[in-house]
Amino acid sequence: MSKTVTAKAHTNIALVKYWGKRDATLMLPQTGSISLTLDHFYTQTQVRFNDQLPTDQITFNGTRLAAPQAQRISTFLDLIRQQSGQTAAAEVVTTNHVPTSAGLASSASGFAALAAAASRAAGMTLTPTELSRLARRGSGSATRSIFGGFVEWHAGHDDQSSYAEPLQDPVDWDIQMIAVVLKKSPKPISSTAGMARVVATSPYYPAWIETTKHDLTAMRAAISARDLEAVGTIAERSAMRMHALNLSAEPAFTYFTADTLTAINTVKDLRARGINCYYTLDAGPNVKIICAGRDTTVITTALKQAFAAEQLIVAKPGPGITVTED
Ligand code: 2P0
Repeated sequence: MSKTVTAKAHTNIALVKYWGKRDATLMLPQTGSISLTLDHFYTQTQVRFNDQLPTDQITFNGTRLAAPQAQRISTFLDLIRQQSGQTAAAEVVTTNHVPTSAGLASSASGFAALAAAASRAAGMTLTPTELSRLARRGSGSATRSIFGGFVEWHAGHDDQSSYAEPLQDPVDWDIQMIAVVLKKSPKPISSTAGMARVVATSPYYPAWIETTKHDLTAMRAAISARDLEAVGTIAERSAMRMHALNLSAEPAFTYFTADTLTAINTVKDLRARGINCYYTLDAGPNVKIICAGRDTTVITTALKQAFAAEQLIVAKPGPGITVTED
């Protein structure tokens, strides 16, 4: 029986998006990306290797996962067993502290927490960079959730060179995000499959690679200058170009719903009234609004004309991963 290790990882929202792999086995992305880790949403995961167990036993939010759902996690645990020499099956208990109806991505915080807890429980001692590389093998966005504040994932060219590092942590200026949690619609396509289709079929993909290089440079400068307007402007255009890739894929798809456009238009109206706020969107209908903390009240008041108060969650920059051993 191994020791029991618990890890807590926060989710992150990309400001310059990752949307496409160049190696699906090693999970190497086509481009780098930059994100902000949030305080409000996190995953806590406990792992213990137990040689009495016939197979991995995964409990997610209090429910035991059946084999098909547990497969991606077991495959990731196999990688850790291979790297550590640990041979036992694992008991994994994971809790997602993301409002249940939120539909916000949890694979970033989920695989970051699992990588940290399972590697330590298996007897490995990894540096933050090594942990970031390991989390990448579970899910691309998890690479960035090892760190707090603003984080850059370097695309790299092999397993060794593809990892994230902090750009600014703690964040010492006033930037927050408001998540607008919209009605769940059947997800048209998973992130993994959606980005693969885009890389394979969008005629605009070469332009995405080029413009993302410029956005990364501009975003680094904007973060370093603590310039909310520049951060928001670059984030908005990266998000819209990512979603334009989806519309240009064959067959085309979109994560937007009518409510998504209502939230986007509210942000545009607020901006026309002189309020510094910008939107970004991931692989789902929810809109995240980048703004200063002092403006959150006026923004949520405007949003409440179309959405319920429970659909609006204000989040601040959050910390990197923490690991404890029992
Ligand atoms: C991101 N997203 O940079 C982008 C923007 C969503 C939109 O990374 O296939 O769950 O596991 O690497 O990380 C969501 O995709 O996909 C994502 P895999 P992942 O945050």
